[in-house]
Amino acid sequence: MSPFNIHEYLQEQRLYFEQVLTEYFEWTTGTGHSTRVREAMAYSLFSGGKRLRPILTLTTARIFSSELGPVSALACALEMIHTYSLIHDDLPAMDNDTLRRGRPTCHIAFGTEIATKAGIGLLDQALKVCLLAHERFPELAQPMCRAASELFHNAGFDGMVGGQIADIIAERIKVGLEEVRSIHRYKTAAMIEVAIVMGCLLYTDDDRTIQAFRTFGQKIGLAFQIIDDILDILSESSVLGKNAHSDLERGKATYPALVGIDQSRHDAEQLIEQAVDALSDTALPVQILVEIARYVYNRKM
Ligand code: GRG
Repeated sequence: MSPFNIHEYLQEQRLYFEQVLTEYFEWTTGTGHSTRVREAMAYSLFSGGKRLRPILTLTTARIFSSELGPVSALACALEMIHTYSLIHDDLPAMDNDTLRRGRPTCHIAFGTEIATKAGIGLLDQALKVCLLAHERFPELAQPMCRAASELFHNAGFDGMVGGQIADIIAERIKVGLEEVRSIHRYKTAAMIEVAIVMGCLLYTDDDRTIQAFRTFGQKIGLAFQIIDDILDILSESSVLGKNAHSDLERGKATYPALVGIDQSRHDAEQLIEQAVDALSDTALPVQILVEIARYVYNRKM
């Protein structure tokens, strides 16, 4: 048997996930009144991207079951919400970025008005996918509801949106490391946490197990954003597929801006080790999740 290769695994998972995502996108978008908005939604949703969050959901689920139909729907909803957040984050009223996933951002390609609606459209799609899945898999209705409710909670005011608002405010005032950690926790880690939690909620109601996976998600989520901050400084737009050095240009208080690159790397590495430790008591076959955690630390884009 050939040794496990994380990059091959991620590529396989991406291909599998994108097939399912295409099906759910087709099922839930009617022709509607604005084909242009639909085009913009598809443009951003199918423009590459690492698909890290849905892959985390699927990989977690596979630890418990080989039946991935129901959880795949949740993974699609999550990626739709993530894509909406990227479209809105890039808008002129927010980061005003021009490059995303190696292509012009949605508002550069379609205009601000269409891009704004495409973002809202994807959020709406995510809800439709959850409702559709709820109908398709009635035997899992209860855990499905719990997972969807966590998803929208973590995407909302007490999660990603709240973190984004705090991030915008922090650009205008001086903030310290605790505040930056808190912004990262809400803006980025909340969605990574729920990616992992959704992957186990459908298969177990054991609180200790769920908590172990939740801690894993929170820790790698925080590490992911610290690495993102480092890459923004050290990497180039052509490698990242998005505008590099933008935090510096905005004078943003990021992790490396406050403690330096070396300390940031060290802290990210520690978070990855704490994440791995959190899973060690579960006695479940979590090796691939551990590999993904290490990839989060070593990633170049
Ligand atoms: C209404 C205030 C308000 C907010 C709307 C815009 C927004 C919601 C939230 C912003 C959330 C955001 C963009 C967080 C950054 C997280 C992050 C590092 C994203 C990049 O993720 P990757 O690298 O991207 O996984 P790909 O392209 O690979 O999917």
